This record gives sequence, structure tokens and C-alpha cells, in this order.
Amino acid sequence: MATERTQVGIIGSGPSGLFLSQLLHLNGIDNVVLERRSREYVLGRVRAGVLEQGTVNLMREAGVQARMEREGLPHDGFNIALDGELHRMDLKARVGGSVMIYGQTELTRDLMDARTEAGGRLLYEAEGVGIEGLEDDRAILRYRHDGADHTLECDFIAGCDGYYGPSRQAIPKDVLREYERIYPFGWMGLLSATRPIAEELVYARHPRGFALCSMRSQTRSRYYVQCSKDDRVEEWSDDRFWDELRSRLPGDLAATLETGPSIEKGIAPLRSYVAEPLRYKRLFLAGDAGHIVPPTGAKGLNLAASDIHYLSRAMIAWYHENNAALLDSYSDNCLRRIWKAERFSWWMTNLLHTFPDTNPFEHRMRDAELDYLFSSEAMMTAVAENYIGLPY
Ligand code: FAS
Ligand code: PHB
Repeated sequence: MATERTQVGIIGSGPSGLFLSQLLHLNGIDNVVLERRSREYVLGRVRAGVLEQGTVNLMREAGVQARMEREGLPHDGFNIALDGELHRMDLKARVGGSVMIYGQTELTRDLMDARTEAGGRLLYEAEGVGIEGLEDDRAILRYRHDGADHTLECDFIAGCDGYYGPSRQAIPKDVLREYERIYPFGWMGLLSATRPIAEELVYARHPRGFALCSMRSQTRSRYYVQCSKDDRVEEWSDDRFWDELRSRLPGDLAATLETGPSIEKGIAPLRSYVAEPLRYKRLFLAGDAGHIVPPTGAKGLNLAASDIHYLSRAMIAWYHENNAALLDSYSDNCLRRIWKAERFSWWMTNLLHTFPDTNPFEHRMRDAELDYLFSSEAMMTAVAENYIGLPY
């Protein structure tokens, strides 16, 4: 068995792992990324589309902003459709902010390309990644690659392996605290090579269920409709999807919908989840490995970015100044921002979806919440500051 050494072993080549690998590399810190899937598989996943300003800044810090600045779409607002009307949330006017529409797939590609150009060690199709040595103040990764068993001795391990990865499992059950809310519905998503229905995003609340009109460019649209959590993609033909989407939008807007064959379709379950703590000895969790939000608030990818903002600074302080303070405060620093993003995502999800078991009083509460939102400058400002992303 081959034994290698690196300073930071990173499990996962999603946004968390790639951002960390690139930022550590730019600061002279050696790292290795172990990814279970192929590069093509990772790039084939269609996920987030909205970048907070903090994530845009991290792209610039990582030196991978060029294509985002050329192809990304800055948005100064978004819309909520209710009872046939559009209500615009003006991010620029309310909080002087905006978001960037740029697909997670493209962000991932930009980071992968940068790491590859720099000769970074990104090992795809690494199998059976296991974590050892934590109880002995060590950080050892075991994995199989190209048919050979490997051991990677690290100073630290970054668990950037998503919700289903092994890193969270390496934290003892009597140490790990978990918090979870599973929603009684999912999102059926469709990507199409069509003109977006509107210039800005439209979140729709309708008695038939939630819908979202988003985009990836002026010729590529991303749509979602709330569906049963037991639905299967095969049950959703393109025609059924387009009809359902139209039925949930204001009539004049629905009439302008350009449809076309789906490029990608998928159903995502919705859950809120947080694991505490995000550090165990020499293991640090980041991104979906430590938390999940329902995509209603567009926070999943952006929380991964803020985790890596904190973790990269902590590791740089350690290697450059022998200062462990930010490593020691990493979990608390992340969780303070994570819980506020969990709250906003939970609130937006409750506000805009139909719940099968809603009693009439709760239904009225949602109506009153939206009525208050649309009539209150203070409430719209609060929504705007959360949507563009709270400060790091
Ligand atoms: P990721 O899951 O992206 O990456 C983890 C990586 O670790 C993966 O590449 C995985 O293959 C790898 N891995 C797992 N186990 C491993 C092992 N044993 N060994 C090696 N590698 C392993 N967020 C939004 O903001 N907006 C959205 O609209 C949105 N839609 C989503 C739709 C879906 C279907 C899903 C699943 C998520 C969605 N998200 C959305 C959230 C998503 O964008 C995540 O927040 C983001 O991918 C988090 O990035 P990472 O933490 O890097 O995790
Ligand atoms: C997307 O474009 O995929 C998207 C946008 C906003 C969300 C969720 C998903 O809240």
C-alpha cells in the first residue's frame, strides 16, 4: 500500500472541496482532493443558480471570477407571485445589494479547471474513502484509486463530502448533535434551452403548490414545481410539467412561457438539517456535510462558500502564523451564520409552499405573513438583507 503525505486532505470535489483546495493552494498549503465520482458526473449535476455577494467575492479571491463576470447575470431584485399579481423585492433599493445568477455547474467547472491548470492533486473515482487516527490526534485517509490501496497522512481532514459522505459519520455519536426538519413535499426541477419567462426570478405561491422560475442565461431556463415527496421523475412528462407550471403562475405571465424539451429533470427532497459541532479533533466539516437547507432561500451553495471562507482563513492562520484561534472557533463562527440561513430558508419554505396537513388557522397565518410582507418596508428590507446573504 502506497503512503503519501499532504497538509490538508479534502474529501469531495463539490463547491466546498474545490473552493478550499484552490484557496489553500493560493496560500502555499499543500492539499489533495479525493472525489468518489468522475469529473464528468460531478459536472453533470444541475443544482444551485444564485450566488450571494459573499460567494462572488470568494470566486474573486480564488482567482476564478473571469467567466462569471462575463457570463453571470447580476439581479437587483426578485419577484413573488400571489393571487395573480407579481410583487417585486427590490434588493438594490432596500439594501444596496444584488445576487449573481451563475450556475453551480459553471462555478464547479471554473474551480476544477483552475486546480487542474495549477497541477492540483484532484483524484476522481477514489473509492472507499475512510478516515482514521482521529482519536490518536492524527488524520489519515485510506482510499482505493486505479486499483491500488492508498494511505494519505494529513495534518487536517476537510469533510466536504456532502450530506451522504463519510466524514460526519466519523464524529462519535455521543459528540454529534443533529437537528432536522423534513418537509412533506419535494421540488421537481426542469432545465430547458428556452428564453426565461421573466428578467428576474419569480417565486410563486399557489393553491396547487409552489413554483419557481429561474434561469442560467438568456437562453437557458431553470424551473421548479412543488411535488409530492413520493413522486418519481418518470411520472413527470415535459407536457405535464409545463402545464403544471403555467397553472401556478399569473395568467399574463403564464401566457408568455416559452416551452421546449427538457435537458435535465430531477426531483429534490426538501429538508433542513444541521450537525453540531462542525469540528472533531483534526476533522472539519464544511458545506452539505454539515448542513442542508431547503433550496427556497437559495442558500445551500452560498453556505458552503461561507464555511470555506472561515475554514480557509483558519488553516492559513495556522500554517502562516502558527495561530490556532480560528481553527478553534471555526465551528461556532460557521454555525452562527448557518442557523440564520436555516431560519430564512425555513421561513421562505413555510411561506410559499402548500402543506398537505395545514389547518385553516395556519393557512390564514401564511396569508397574513405575505400580506404583512407586501405592505411593510421593514419586512421587505429584512427579506432583502437575508436574500443577498448576511455578512460573514
Ligand atoms: P456537494 O454535495 O456539492 O459535494 C460533495 C462531493 O463529495 C460530491 O461531489 C460527492 O460525490 C463527494 N463525495 C460524497 N461521498 C464521498 C466519498 N465517500 N468519497 C469521496 N467523495 C465523496 N442549493 C442552492 O443554493 N440552490 C439550489 O437550487 C439547490 N438545488 C439543489 C438540488 C439538489 C438535487 C441538491 C442535492 C442540492 C441542491 N442545492 C441547492 C444545494 C447544493 O447546491 C449544495 O448546497 C452544494 O452542492 C454544497 O456543496 P458541497 O458542500 O461541496 O457538497
Ligand atoms: C436555481 O436557479 O436553481 C434556483 C434559484 C433560486 C432558488 C433555488 C434554485 O431559491
